Amino acid sequence: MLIKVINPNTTASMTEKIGDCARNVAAVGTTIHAVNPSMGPASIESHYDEALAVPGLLDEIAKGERDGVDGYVIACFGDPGLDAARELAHGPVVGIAEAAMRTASFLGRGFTVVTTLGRTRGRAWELAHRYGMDPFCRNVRACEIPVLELDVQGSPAQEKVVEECRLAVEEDGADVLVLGCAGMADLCGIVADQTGVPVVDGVAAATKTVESLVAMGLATSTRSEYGAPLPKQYGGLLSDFTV
Ligand code: 5HY
Repeated sequence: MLIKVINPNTTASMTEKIGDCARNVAAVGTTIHAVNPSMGPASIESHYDEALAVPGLLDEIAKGERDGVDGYVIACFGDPGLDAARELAHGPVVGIAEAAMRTASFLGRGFTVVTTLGRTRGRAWELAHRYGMDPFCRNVRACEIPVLELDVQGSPAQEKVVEECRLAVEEDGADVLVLGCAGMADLCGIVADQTGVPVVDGVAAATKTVESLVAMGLATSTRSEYGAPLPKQYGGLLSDFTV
């Protein structure tokens, strides 16, 4: 089975970390191909970033379809371009926010999402609502750290994440913690040690979800809205996206 894990920002060091986390949980016989587009934002921390990350993401899906990829992970907590990607891919496409929230709902009465910048909280709440996770989502907290600071050696980012997670258990009564950024994928262990509750990383959750869907022979329904995009011309910079 070949699973393509797409980091929709252009930061290769983050893609490497994401790939390692996906491989850590992948079953024997599952090959993980972790990539990021060459075009788009270095990190995704706003609606503008998210919108401009989607063409690069869809280009990687199109390449994956030519390479016979069985399923896809969108490794950004905003699940950018998820619906469009499902129209393009023959196999299942899972975003890390959806996978993490659904996985957390198996593990306790309520979870808190801990994300990077406060301005991304609205998007996380929107996704919790869209996925029917409102009854489980206790809170969405922000550490006020830029995404790329998670990679900076010696930065206080890790302590800030652990501290916000500790407060989530204490103040929100969260039974489970959801790490709200693909760049936090390697912090699961330390956060679980420091808080004593289950910690869900979306990269791992989405990888196992795609793997199980493919193993069950399941893929996105093409009956209606997720049917293939209708053939038409795309102009200007997007002329290569003509289907
Ligand atoms: C992510 N941004 O997972 C999101 C996190 C966020 O570049 N990868 C990013 O803050 O929304």
